[in-house]
Parts: sequence; C-alpha cells; structure tokens
Amino acid sequence: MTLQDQMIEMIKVYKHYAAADGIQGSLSKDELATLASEQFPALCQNQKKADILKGIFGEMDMDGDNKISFKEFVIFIGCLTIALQESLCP
Ligand SMILES: [Ca+2]
Repeated sequence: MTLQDQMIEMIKVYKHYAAADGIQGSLSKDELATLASEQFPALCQNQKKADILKGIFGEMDMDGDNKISFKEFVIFIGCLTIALQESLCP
C-alpha cells in the first residue's frame, strides 16, 4: 500500500464517520467517540476515556465551532502520528 493509498483511506474513514448523523463534512462529539472506539480501541479501554475524548475534541476543534472539520482532523492525525513515531522510535 502506498502512502497515497493510506491518505485516501484516511479520507474515507473521515467521510464514513462524519456522515453518521446525516450531516456530511464534519465530525460531531458522538461521531468522534465512535471513530475513536473503533479506530483506536486501546485508547477506549482506558477508564478515563470520556475525559480523554472530551479533551481530545477540545484540542481538535481549533475554531471552536463544536465540530471537527476534515482540516482539523488531518492536523490532529498528523500530531498523533508524530507522537506515535516518538513513542516507537525514541
Ligand atoms: Ca471545528
């Protein structure tokens, strides 16, 4: 799988979860919670998951409109990827 394929996959993942409430193009808090539980299962086994998700949503929602745009999603995934790289290859 090429990096371009993985980027297309990321776009598909965003669109899939963003469309769950019938409003495409943004992730609500509930949609983000579903995405997190299905795509980041280890995080969601944490007992403080609700607090963690609330904090993550606040960090992701950079313009404060209470929804996550694709741009906000991609920036956050980029930050997560940096954190993952640092944890795997310190
Ligand atoms: Ca936003």
